[in-house]
Amino acid sequence: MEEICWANTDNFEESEFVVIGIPDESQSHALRKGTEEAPDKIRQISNIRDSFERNGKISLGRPFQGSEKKVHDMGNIHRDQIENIYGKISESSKIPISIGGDHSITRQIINTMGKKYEKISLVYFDAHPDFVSSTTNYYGSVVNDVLSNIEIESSVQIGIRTPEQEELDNIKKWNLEIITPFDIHEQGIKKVANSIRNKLGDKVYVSFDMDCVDPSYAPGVSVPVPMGLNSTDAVFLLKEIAKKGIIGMDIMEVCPSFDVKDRTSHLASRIISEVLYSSGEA
Ligand SMILES: [Mn+2]
Repeated sequence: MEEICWANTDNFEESEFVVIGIPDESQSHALRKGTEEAPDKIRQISNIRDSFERNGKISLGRPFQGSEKKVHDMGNIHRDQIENIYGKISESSKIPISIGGDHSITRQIINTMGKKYEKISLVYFDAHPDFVSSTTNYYGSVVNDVLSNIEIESSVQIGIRTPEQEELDNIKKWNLEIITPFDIHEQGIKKVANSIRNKLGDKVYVSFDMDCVDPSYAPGVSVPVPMGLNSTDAVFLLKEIAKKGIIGMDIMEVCPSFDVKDRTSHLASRIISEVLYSSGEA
C-alpha cells in the first residue's frame, strides 16, 4: 500500500500525527457507493499531484505557511479495530488524521477518544447536520450518537444547508450553533473564523465531510448538495482552527468513482497537508 506523501516517518513512537485509513461504508444509506475506495485513492493522488521530481529527487509541494510535523501513516484498519487503535493513539497523545469511509466512523472515533478527553469541542463540517435521533448508529445520526462525549456549547456545525425537520428540532433542542454558507457570505470569512475560535474549548476534534464543500470543487462525494463552501473558505477555517491545536481530525465521504479527474481526492490531500502544517502554529 502507498503511504500518503505527507508521511515522513515509519516510526509510530516518534510521530506527532498518525494517518489512518478506514475503508468502510457499511453504515451509509447513500445511493452512491464507493467511499471505501477513498483512503487508498487519496494517498495515491497525494503522491502523483503533491510531489515533484527534481534531478531524480522527490520533493513535496508543501503549504506556503507553517512547519513540517512528524507524520506516520499506519495504513488501513477495519472498523472493529477502531476502539483498540484509537485508544492507543489517544493514550500516547498523538493526533489521528482519519480517512473514511462513511461518516458513521466518526461516532466510533469520538466515542473512543472521549474515554481520554472530556468535553470535546466538535467542529462538524457538513452539508447535512447528521443529527437524526429516531434512527441511530448510522451516517445520519453521528452528532446524536456522540452527545455524551462532546460539549455542545463549544461545538459548531459549518456548511449546513439541507437539514431534515427532525434535525432542525434537535438543533434547537440542544442549542447547537450552525454556520451556513449564506452566513459566511453575509458576515465574511474572517469574522466567522474569529467567532469559531472564540467559541471552542481546548479539546477540539474536527470532522470534515467533504460534501460541506460545493460540488463544483468536490464533485466526488456520496451525497452532493449545491451551494456549498468554496474550497478556499473551507480550508481557511480549517487552518484557523488547527492553529489553536486539535486532538484529531477526520475527512469522510470522498467517493472516488463519482469524482471528476480525481479533483476531490486532490483537495482531500491538500486539506490534510494544510491542517498538518498549520496545527499548533498560533
Ligand atoms: Mn454529509
